[in-house]
Amino acid sequence: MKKINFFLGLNRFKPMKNYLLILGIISIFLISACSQQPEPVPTAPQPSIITPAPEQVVVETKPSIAVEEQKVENDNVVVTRLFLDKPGYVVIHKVADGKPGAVIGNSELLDGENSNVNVKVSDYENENELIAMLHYDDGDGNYEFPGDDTPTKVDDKVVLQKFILLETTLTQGPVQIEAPAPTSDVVEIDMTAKQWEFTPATITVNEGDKVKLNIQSVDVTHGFSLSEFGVSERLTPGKTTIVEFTADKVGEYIFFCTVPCGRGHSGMRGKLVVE
Ligand SMILES: [Cu+2]
Repeated sequence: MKKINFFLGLNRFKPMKNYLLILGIISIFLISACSQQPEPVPTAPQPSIITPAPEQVVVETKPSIAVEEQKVENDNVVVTRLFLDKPGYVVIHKVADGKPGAVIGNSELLDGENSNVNVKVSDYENENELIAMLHYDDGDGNYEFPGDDTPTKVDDKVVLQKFILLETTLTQGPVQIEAPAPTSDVVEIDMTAKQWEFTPATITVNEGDKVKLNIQSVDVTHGFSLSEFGVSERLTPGKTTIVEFTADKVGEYIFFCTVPCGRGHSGMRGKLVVE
């Protein structure tokens, strides 16, 4: 019995012990939580300073060619860049089955660097692409191929570049018929004024003509008015009056005498026809 009581007594203390134990654990957690260092704030990555790579100076030693797609202008193609290790030529070939075909132009090259070399070409009208090829000169300064001026090779490959011709068909297409520009001939007409008519009474010109009338009164003072063209002149006998205007509008325009000159004055008129 006593033994049992002892155990019972122990058991009575056990909850208290557990309580202390839990309290201890909690306080350890609390202390450790409080003493914990704050999480380090992630810092923004430092911008790395990019130092530019030193510019590479390409020292060219091998023949090369660069040509861009282009329009043929004034029968010229332009080869953008060329490098030759001795004097030679750039030769423009047609393309036949994807390979260099007929030669349609060539230009002389100095050794070293050549840029924007013009090559006069012919018979390119139906081509969509051409080939620019390097040739060495055999030393006589004249392009001869087939002959001694052989294609330039690097590693057994001919130095060439194919390039596209832009809009060649357009420039070589049907001839564009432009609307005829108004002709601007100078039409000079000698006229006389007399009681009661102008001679000639009808003047016909083309639209755009610069008209010059040399009008002479052969009797009394008359006038000459062509109001649509801003013309109004007094015609003194014995003197030639020059009237100039541009017939810039199609139509029929009456000119008439503006100075009372007698009985038939009101009928003294004529007509300008602009066609
Ligand atoms: Cu009159």
